Amino acid sequence: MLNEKMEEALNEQINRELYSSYLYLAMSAYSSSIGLPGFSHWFKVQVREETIHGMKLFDYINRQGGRVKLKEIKEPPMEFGTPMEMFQKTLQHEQFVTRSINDLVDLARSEKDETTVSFLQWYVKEQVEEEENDNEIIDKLKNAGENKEALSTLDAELAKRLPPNDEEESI
Ligand code: OFO
Repeated sequence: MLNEKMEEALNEQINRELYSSYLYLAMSAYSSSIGLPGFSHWFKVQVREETIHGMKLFDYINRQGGRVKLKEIKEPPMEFGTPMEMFQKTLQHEQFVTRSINDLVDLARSEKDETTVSFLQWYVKEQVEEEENDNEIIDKLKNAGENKEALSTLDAELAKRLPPNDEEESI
């Protein structure tokens, strides 16, 4: 069972996850527009990941007898600068999401809602992975520097990112 405060906070998180999905879709389009199809693919896979993050919350609220409330998703930017600037923005966004997950865990603890504390552990671990992925790509971009060939090698590597698996989709 979810209390009202917890339900509202989880609904806010659905909105953040769906905004993440929208933001990465905008980054995918931008990558494509600057001739980086591998980056574009990487962000498209990320869009699917974020939708899963949102849907897990959606399913959890329903299973707990709560009421899902879908809110307006704000418009993402269209321009993201250099690939390095774009990944720095990605990392900053993930750090923001990590803080919001930590706040949700704090709230669930203060509401003595152990079920939600336990449900959120998946997100706590997922955020370590999300930040790690971005940091890894930022390091590769640092190494590539101004070298166009190294950037296209990285683009080819990002083109190989696999879609999320079914397991990730279930709660
Ligand atoms: Fe990128 O982890 Fe969800 O938002």
